[in-house]
Amino acid sequence: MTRMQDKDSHADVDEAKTFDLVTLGEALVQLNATTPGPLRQARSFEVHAAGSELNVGVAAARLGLRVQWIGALGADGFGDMVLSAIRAEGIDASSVVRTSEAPTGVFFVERGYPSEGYSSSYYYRAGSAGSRLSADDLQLSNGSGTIVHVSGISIAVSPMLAGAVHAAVADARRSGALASFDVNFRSRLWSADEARPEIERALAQSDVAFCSLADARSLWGVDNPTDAADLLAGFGPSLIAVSCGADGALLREADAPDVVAEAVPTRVLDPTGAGDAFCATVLTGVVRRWPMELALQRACVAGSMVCGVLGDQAGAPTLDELVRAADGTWVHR
Ligand code: KDG
Repeated sequence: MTRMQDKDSHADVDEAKTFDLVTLGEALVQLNATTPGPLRQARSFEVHAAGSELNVGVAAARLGLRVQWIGALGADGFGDMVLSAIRAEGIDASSVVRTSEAPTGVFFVERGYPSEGYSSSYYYRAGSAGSRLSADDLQLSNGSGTIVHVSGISIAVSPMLAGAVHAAVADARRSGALASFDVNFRSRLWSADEARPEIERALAQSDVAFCSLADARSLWGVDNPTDAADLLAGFGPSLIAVSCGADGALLREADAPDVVAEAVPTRVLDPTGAGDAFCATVLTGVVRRWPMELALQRACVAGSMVCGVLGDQAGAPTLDELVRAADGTWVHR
């Protein structure tokens, strides 16, 4: 099996770093409809902490990584709730900014509509606290993480947050960290034409890239995982993961043969957040130097576990759970 290669210029495992993974972005409160169907018919909602980069942090922390999350929250009850959720996972929140000038952003999830297995997100986040994090809010030059992870969502949300993302990534790379980027195209935040150049710029500053085949199709018209990996590699990243939902995933590391894995058949109640658990598992594989095949197989299993329950983070497994689920050694009774 191919092992994730050591990088000459970057430390995959660096005990001198305070954190294995630093993620930066906007955390949101998610109101997830408890019943499937159109949002106009929903009468009750489950409340969860969410936001893609935080989801990645939570999933990685459950797998045993030392994680820091950076972002801004409102000085409101929802901000308190998200902060408690972060701390409950053992994630470092010492760089979280609180502000009374704007509220914590919210989004609603409509499930199982227009058909089973699909979810849609409706954002109420314009002007939110999270969108106001700026480069000035960051405590840069601490180079505290082995990997820094960001996504296209934070670049889309506001120019201010985009500036913070670019500053954090540049700082992390200066300190020898790996920069990880998930394309995470959200068409409710910006158009494909607006997103493409910004995402390509971010990819050019990344060592690790994640992209769903659906996003590669929307942004670049690519329609298979190999072509998507070719395209993403052309921007610069040396480790690329392309996720294809029910059709599995592909992992490419420079100078190594592509690795593919099948998805785990599952009844999808809410796929929101599945890509984040997938991403966190691949990144955990990088830190722990799992063989590529193992990292990808586990990533697909972790994604499927999130799909089976409501909430982006609720189904993200601990390492022990993931191993048992992936090995088929889970004891049911
Ligand atoms: O990946 C899940 C995210 O889409 C969700 O948590 C909300 O961050 C979010 C976003 O902007 O879509």
